[in-house]
Amino acid sequence: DRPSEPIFLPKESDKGDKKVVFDVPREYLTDRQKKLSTQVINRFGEKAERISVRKITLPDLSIPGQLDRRAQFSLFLPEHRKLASRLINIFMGMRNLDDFLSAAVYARSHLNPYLFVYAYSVALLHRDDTRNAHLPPLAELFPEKYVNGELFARAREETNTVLDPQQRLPITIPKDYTASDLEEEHKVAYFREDLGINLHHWHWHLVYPFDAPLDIVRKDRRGELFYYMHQQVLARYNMERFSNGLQRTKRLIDLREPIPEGYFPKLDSLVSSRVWPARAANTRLSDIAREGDQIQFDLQDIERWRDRIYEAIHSGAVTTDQGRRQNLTEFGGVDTLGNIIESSIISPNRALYGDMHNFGHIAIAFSHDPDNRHLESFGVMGDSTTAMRDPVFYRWHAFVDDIFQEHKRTLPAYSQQQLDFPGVQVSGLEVNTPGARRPNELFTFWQQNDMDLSRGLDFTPRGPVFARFTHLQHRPFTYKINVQNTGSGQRMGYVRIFLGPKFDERGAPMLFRDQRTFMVELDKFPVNLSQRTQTIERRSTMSSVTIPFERTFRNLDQNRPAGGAQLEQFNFCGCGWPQHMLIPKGSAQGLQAQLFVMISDYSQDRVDQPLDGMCNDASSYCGVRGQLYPDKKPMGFPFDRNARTGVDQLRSFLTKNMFIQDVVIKFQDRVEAPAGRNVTTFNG
Ligand code: CUO
Repeated sequence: DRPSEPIFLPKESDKGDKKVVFDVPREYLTDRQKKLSTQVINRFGEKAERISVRKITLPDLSIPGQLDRRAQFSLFLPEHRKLASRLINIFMGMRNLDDFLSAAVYARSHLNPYLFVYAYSVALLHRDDTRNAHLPPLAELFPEKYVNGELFARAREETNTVLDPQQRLPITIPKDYTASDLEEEHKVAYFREDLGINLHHWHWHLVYPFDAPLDIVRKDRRGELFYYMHQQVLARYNMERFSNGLQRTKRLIDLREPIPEGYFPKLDSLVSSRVWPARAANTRLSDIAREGDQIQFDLQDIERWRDRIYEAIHSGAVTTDQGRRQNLTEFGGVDTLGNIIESSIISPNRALYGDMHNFGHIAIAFSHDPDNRHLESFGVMGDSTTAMRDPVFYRWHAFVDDIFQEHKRTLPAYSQQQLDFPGVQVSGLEVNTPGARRPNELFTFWQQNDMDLSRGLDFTPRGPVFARFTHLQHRPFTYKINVQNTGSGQRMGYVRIFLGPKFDERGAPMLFRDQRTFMVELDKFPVNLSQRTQTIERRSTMSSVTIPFERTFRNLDQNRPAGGAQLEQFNFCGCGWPQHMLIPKGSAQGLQAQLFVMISDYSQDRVDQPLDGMCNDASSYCGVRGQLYPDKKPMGFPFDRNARTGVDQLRSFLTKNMFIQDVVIKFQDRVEAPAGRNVTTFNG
């Protein structure tokens, strides 16, 4: 058993480094834990705060308890979804905070840890009385899902030999550990295996679960956001591939063909002491029949669902489970399709359109052992915490995205009138990186950061053990936008900034119909157009897409001074693209890209609701907690559709309220220490 972990309290008192130990009623403990309990308390020393847990009438955990404590947990498996949904229901139903905490502590010691953390996190995010709660820092609780397995043996050695935590050296995770350069795809492993990106993906799926109590699933435009967030992941991945001389992601369109991309994750499961299964190159998908996982389906099922979805798109309507026709409308159609394709429990007809995207994950995740003859569990594609590590994730999602694009191709193009903002003209656009010799140059490099492994280890070191990992970073920069406003009165504009590749793989200028799907959203924000002429300046760190660096790595670096009240307040808002991955790597010679800005009429785009919602600073991909998506336009506007006739390049697409600027992204191949830390003391 992994030592019982402190639960992250939905209370203000749970801050900073403070460890919390629960005084738990003895009936809550398993027999083994009764023996271990003194040891657990020792682990956190006298500094720990002790909190007594109220004894309540214990909830019936028999259904979530059906999952073996040592099993892997996958939301993609219908059986596991059922158990998780049940547990979320139990947590949501606890009458007050004390009862919720009590139930959580009890569940923590009796249930599968992955299942527990998932359901507990969803409940924390959705209960009214836990608005200010901290989410468990997943990367620390389950480091095995983020760092290579070999590290744990080294961590054990370090803690056994260096007893004083102050003297311990961080254990360096090599930047390249999952493959060598013989594998072309490895060139973009730094993106796929990035800690912040994988944490974002896990958080996104926590905020937008597809199977949970109805009022949790039914969120404003959640189907559309499923499409848009994953579309943007692909756009970003493709820019990253162009940066590295790779071609765009190929759709996994034929389920019968061998998959050339292999993936060997080198992650260990600390729960079951097994390694995560790999997938060899050229593996073929098969029908799945795994009794133990209560899952059985044929590849033909996925193909049949796909065909029905295409049929619905081409006829412009879906058939509901009541047998009614429901039109795929210009604005709402993509949202309905999102729920159908993913699918979520609010799909209008799961019997007809099935569960396509989720079952694709399963078919791929079990491709190494489709009938369980080798008693192997699922690969990384079976878990939203790890799926983005695998090259095939992008191939599958490129296929899924193309179905959405097929729908978008049926919609009327935006007319010039719909794009224009009469009286508003953008006359200049520039980015400036402090210290750069020229404008319109962006710079990337490697940076190191530390995470504390000690919470997640299956033995109990005293004090932290740090793993040092390397990630992409860029110099912060500023946008400068020149605007003329000849309209009368005070007007507000919505500034939309995108970045896209200028050339395709062959070096030819991009055609609009291709380029639009590669446009990466960088920022979106309202401005007052109060003067006739004005210059809007905006820092890259303000992006509506990203969460700040500190939040991605919150708690990862215990040596960092506590972030202060403001950070605290945002502490649980873990959904958001990591700021350090805002722009693609570029290349040593410089990757040519196009920066695009548009100012649309905010009076038409704004959603009337208070703007001070929680977690509203990464709303582009994550929405705003408890509120409507803060933009009336279709997500991805104005690039969500093909252009009007006669427009084949971005330049001819422009109306007066838009502007494009060529920029160059230069990669500087060096490793820098995190701010405020000195890496030179360590010779790893
Ligand atoms: Cu996020 Cu396929 O939806 O992993």
